[in-house]
Amino acid sequence: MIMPMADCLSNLNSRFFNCFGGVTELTGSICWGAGVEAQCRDFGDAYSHAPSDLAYSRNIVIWGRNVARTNMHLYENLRKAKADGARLLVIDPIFNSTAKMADEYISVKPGYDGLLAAGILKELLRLGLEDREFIENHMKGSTDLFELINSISLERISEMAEVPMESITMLAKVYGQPPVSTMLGLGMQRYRNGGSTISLISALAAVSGNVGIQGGGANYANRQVGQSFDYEPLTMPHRNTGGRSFTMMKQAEGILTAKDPEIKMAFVTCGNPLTQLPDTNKAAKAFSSIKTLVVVDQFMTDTAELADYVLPAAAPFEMEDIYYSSMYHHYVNHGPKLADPPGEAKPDAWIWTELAARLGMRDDFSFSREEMLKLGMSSMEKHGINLDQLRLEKYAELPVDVVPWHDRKFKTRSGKYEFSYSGKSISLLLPNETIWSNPVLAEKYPYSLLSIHPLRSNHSQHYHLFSPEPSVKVEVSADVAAEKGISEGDRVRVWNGRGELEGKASIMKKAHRGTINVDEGLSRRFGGPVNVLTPDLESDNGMGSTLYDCLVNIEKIG
Ligand SMILES: Nc1nc2c(c(=O)[nH]1)N[C@H]1C(S)=C(S)[C@@H](COP(=O)(O)OP(=O)(O)OC[C@H]3O[C@@H](n4cnc5c(=O)[nH]c(N)nc54)[C@H](O)[C@@H]3O)O[C@H]1N2
Ligand SMILES: Nc1nc2c(c(=O)[nH]1)N[C@H]1C(S)=C(S)[C@@H](COP(=O)(O)OP(=O)(O)OC[C@H]3O[C@@H](n4cnc5c(=O)[nH]c(N)nc54)[C@H](O)[C@@H]3O)O[C@H]1N2
Ligand SMILES: [Mo]
Repeated sequence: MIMPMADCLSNLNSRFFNCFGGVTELTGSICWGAGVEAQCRDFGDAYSHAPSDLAYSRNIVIWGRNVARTNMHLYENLRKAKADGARLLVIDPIFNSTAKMADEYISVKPGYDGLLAAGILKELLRLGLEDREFIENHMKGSTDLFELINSISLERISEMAEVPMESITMLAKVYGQPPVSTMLGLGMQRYRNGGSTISLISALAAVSGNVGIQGGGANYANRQVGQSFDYEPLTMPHRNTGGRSFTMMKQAEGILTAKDPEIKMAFVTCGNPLTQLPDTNKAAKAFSSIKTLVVVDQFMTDTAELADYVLPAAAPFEMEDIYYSSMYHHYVNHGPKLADPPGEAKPDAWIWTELAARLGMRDDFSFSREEMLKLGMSSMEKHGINLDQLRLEKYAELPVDVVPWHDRKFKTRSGKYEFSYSGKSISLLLPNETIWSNPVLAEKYPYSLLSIHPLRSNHSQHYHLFSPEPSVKVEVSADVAAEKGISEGDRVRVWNGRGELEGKASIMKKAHRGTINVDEGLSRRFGGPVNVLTPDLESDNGMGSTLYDCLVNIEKIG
């Protein structure tokens, strides 16, 4: 079982399991899978504009992205762009810290952004603000798109997405004034309709003429960054003789139902599935059923507590590595070794190398750390980037397109931008757990539960460093508080058919009605995780999670 991470030598687990052979691996991603798959279908890949390109944007739409919390680099660039005159709009069910600095804040019902995008497209076309040249020469599937959006009225969209019609018209006028940069977040694609949501927002950016131009873009992920590296020499995928796979979302179910062979042993590295997977009650059952569980981690996580063997891993400051991520900027960073690992902790690469040696794969791991790092960077040489230079200069700019698709050459089969949700009905653009799709469930569990990323921590990491000890905070919109007689600081219970959670109530002054949030990441010992409540259903395109597609009820206790 492997969870992904974006430093060079943590990729060695792939090399180990490719050489070992016959393992069950994970596909898709609980993080960003639905959106990446959607953009790969529509554009041929998921690419973003360079951070500096924001300087050319007239309007910047932050759509379902909690920038002030989750991307400090983008936050600084937003402040600069705003100071230089760009107009900033935030579309989010929660009036977050990014919304505080926005010129316009648009509140939307959780999971209804695809529908909202369809409404904006309708208005864009009515006002004649679409880019005809792009539609005629560079787009495939426009008839299907227009048919889809014509199958529902603006009034109905406004009613279902709970966004006033004037706001939809205002957004159409914004999109009709390029360059508009759309920064799509990951939160809003963790719904059953996550793929269609990202696809429709991308279609809005494309049809309004905001794709492939300076200051524009449907910026979701930046896979050009990872693609700059050729990891095959390091990971040796050709040695993988095939095995089985489960989707990351359904891994617990996969473990519980696997036959021929059953899962007898599992390896967890760089991840804490017992806290971070959806439906953690099911995940706990699944991982407890495994005969031998090995966890490689720096800390005693919820998952490590369940393990038969915990192999202590060294921290980033205790070994040299290089770091990059395909989520936003295109710089690779050098991380020097600053201290020795404490106790028995060892760098991941050491652990895989020693395991390989004991399993008869010594030859495949007969490299020094220096040689492995150079192997990981070998494809950079032709761009004039190498390890010695990185050590000296600390970072390097990767050779990526600063304005993706500027040549209108998309990586799809047709070479055009393709709207891939053709032939679908509006009902497929809705989340799973919502009044319009599932009225019986919504009657029992009337409120939308979000579980967004925490401010102080990356997921479940580093909590033990903070005082006072963290505890579960249940944020409720003012209407829910009024309906349930909940005051600030009250003890509350949140529940649905999958589980229940207790915590202290905090009232959100400005949030979409019917919304509750519990930050993700709290381990069992602190009263969490919120994932006892979330579903393990896959997104529409099978590649993403539905962590926020979750209805609950709430009551005041004690
Ligand atoms: N401090 C901190 N930073 C992080 C992380 C962390 O754990 N902590 N995690 C990192 C990782 S792995 C990731 S994937 C990124 C995630 O980065 P983001 O996408 O910014 O963060 P999320 O918490 O996934 O998304 C939450 C945002 O989406 C909004 N949202 C939820 N549902 C909807 C919806 O239906 N429609 C709309 N319009 N908005 C919605 C929430 O209100 C919130 O503002 O952050 C990275 N950065
Ligand atoms: N309800 C809800 N659940 C969510 C989300 C949500 O928004 N809501 N977000 C989802 C998202 S976007 C993501 S990305 C996942 C994240 O899920 P995980 O990646 O499982 O979450 P982390 O808590 O970051 O766990 C990483 C673990 O790796 C360890 N680690 C750090 N560095 C190293 C290293 O160098 N070597 C080794 N061996 N271990 C290391 C850390 O100590 C930590 O225990 O969670 C998902 N779960
Ligand atoms: Mo993530």
